Amino acid sequence: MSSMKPIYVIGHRNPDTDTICSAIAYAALKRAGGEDAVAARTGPVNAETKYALEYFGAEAPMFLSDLYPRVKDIMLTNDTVVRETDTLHYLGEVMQKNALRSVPVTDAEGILAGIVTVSDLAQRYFEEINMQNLDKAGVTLRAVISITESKVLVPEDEKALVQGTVRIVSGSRHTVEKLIHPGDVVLVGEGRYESMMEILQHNISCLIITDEGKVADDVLKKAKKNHILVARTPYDAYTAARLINQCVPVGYIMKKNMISFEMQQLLSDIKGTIASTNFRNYPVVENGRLIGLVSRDNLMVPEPERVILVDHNERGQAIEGIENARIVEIIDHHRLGGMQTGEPIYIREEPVGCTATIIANMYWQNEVEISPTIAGLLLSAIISDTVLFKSPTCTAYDTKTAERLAALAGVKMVQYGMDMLKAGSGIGTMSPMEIAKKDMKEFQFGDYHVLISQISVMGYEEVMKLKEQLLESMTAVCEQKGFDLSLLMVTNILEESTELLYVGSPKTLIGDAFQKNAAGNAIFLPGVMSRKKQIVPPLSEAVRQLQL
Ligand SMILES: [Mn+2]
Repeated sequence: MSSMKPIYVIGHRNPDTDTICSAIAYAALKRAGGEDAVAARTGPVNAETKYALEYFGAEAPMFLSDLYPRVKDIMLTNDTVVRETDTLHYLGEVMQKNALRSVPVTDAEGILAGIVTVSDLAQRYFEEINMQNLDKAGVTLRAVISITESKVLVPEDEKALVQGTVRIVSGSRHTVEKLIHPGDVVLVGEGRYESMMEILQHNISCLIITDEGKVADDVLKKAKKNHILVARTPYDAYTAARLINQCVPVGYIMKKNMISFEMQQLLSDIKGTIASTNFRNYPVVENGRLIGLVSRDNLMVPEPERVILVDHNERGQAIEGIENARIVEIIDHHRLGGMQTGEPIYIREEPVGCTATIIANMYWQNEVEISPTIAGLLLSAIISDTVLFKSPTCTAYDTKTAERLAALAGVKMVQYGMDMLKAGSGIGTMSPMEIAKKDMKEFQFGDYHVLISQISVMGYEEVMKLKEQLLESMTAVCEQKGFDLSLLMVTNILEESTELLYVGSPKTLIGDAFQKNAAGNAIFLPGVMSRKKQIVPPLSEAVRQLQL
């Protein structure tokens, strides 16, 4: 079965320039290959990435907060539209034809007004037919005439509303007097001259002669004088009464206090409501407008979202709810972090400086032309990840790819790169908490859960002045998320070094990893710029040594 849903191409949480630009470029490559792929992101675009997107005239990918199944994923379209002004007769037909047990009702503008069930309808029919009160039900004389297929004998304003009850007169003139009330629709058979004359004494809505009955001229004259509509139906009194009852608008009997859902609600959130109310169907609305239904019997998500992960492969770094999705590909340049899949998938994992390097070369290998915009974005990603080719993660392959991309994008590589890095460096208006979470990634080293953030600067002073507040923020994040250690790399891209701040325990892990006295909360690491190559591997190794 082919899916109608697109494949999301999505990078890691706390997106950086590589994650955003690689998602855009790889989604475009997939589309060039005929697949319905859409680039997505899990968080805000940082200042550096924003510079690149604006410079090359590209839009940020769509924001996806998570992949948890939502109402929209199981929503059924609502093909049968019933308005509150439609008659019960029409409703009955619709329900029978479509074998429905409940139907949402809207107003003329499509705004959800209520819901009506088979039992609401049945209830109406179980009630004594000739006792049905139509007052305030909004039934016009025209509707009464039309549904009973009556011929009008004495015309009056047919737009007038019935303001009483349907009465069947079968007794004597004497009983009529007690039975009839102003505003009633009165059904009577032929030959009841006395009764008819008496009935017309009262201010009724209309008189209907049943069974195609005859009616005396005196009766018609009196009706005309008293401004009472008279009509003749081919139906017997009980059939006519039942039909008139069906003129009642749906709005009169529908339930107005119904439970409705919105498309973006999580399935996990609505399941409890459904379990406790147990209706068959629940309307789905958007700004009050009815757009579909959720069925109690169809709470399983038929097909999980398909995603392609770029620039990461670890569950802890992936979009929330990834466990609900089907990962179809991974394009990445990081260590394998233990992701499991349900089936074989396409993985392209290369030890290069940037995911964009891999993707640019996939374009060329597939002989797909790279537009100047895409070339500019891929170039930006490489410059960002390799810190303008200075990071030890940078390979000759990255540099060569970047040079080709710069030519396609029509920019001077070093000048553009410096400008872009500058736009993304420094702390600007960031709070200590925002700095502590900058570019934050989660790692599992043996039994240890570790957070590592990174901010790039052109000088240490500005950030290190905030050291105490940063350590406080890091401690808060670490405790709140239940992590063992939280690290912040303050990386000087001009000097090519890092001040590593850390909180949590065991600090000996940091001491072992970097061969330093780590009793405090900071160590200076000259030549260190890469989290992936110079921070993560020594920590992995230190944990491994610990476990030997
Ligand atoms: Mn990357």
